[in-house]
Amino acid sequence: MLTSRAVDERASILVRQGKVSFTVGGQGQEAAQVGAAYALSPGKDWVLPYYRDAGVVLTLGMTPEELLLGEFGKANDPNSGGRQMPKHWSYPSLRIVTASSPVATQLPHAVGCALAARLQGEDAVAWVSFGDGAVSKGDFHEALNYAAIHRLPVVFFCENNYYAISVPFKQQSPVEGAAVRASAYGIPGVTVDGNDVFAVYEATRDAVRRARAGEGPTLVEARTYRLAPHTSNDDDRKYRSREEVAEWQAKDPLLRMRSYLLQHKVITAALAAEMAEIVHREVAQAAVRAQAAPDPLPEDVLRHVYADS
Ligand SMILES: Cc1ncc(C[n+]2csc(CCOP(=O)(O)OP(=O)(O)O)c2C)c(N)n1
Repeated sequence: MLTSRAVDERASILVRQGKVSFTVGGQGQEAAQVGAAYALSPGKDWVLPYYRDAGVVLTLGMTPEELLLGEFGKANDPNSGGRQMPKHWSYPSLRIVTASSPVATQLPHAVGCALAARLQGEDAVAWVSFGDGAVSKGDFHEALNYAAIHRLPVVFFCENNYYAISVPFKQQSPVEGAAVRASAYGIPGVTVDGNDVFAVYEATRDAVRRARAGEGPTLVEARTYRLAPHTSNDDDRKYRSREEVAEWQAKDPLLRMRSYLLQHKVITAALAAEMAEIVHREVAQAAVRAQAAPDPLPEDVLRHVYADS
């Protein structure tokens, strides 16, 4: 969780320094992301994260440097060689499937992965995440409907941070929450405190278990909050009050985890500070290495677009 926060904060700093042109962060959503990813089997399960999920891909095994190479759009960015937008991850050995930018398109892709896994007799589950805005898309309906009919091994994971850019959830949904929609497809819908890493882990683990046992898909809704603006191009002061943001800052999942670990004497305040310092330093050093990496060559721009003759 610390590493994910540090990568996102570093990316924002790099934008402000003019070294990176654009970024999108998951600050505030780390408990949802890390808790869910711990319930998956890296390299076996198909993972279709959305653009805030640094915590997911780091937990599965990607490194801060690999993420930062993507922020810089470098030639050796493992995600796309600098072709995709930042945070559109792809990592074949971890079965992290590249995303398409239109909201919610990854949901039917995940259903396809689950169907393929079943046809090939694999034990794999497909896990796909998305924001609350995605549940207003047709892709959401089509994906849940198909997966439910065929009882496919999919875990639909909604990170409900209450906003789709400037549009509050209550202005785009006639019902309170996303999980309630699961009943329309005859599948379980579970709502969980998305800032509680343990609760998210348990809910995802149960959904993964169901999927692996052939019992079909589950919709898990993790209620959380994005603490930063939508992207580095957004000014969130236009659509949400500072009081509201402050309320959620007090519920920051990193502070909550720290208090939990201190209270249960897993760590001391000194160790917590040392961990934060180590993570901060490692991520800053990864950014220096990523920045120094070679840029893609202009003549490579059409590679992977047309078949090489
Ligand atoms: C089909 C489509 N419409 C609009 C956009 C522009 N857009 C990018 S992110 C976003 C908001 C998505 O909100 P949500 O799904 O709640 O996720 P969040 O960004 O809040 O985590 C929008 C409208 C897009 N990428 N795709």
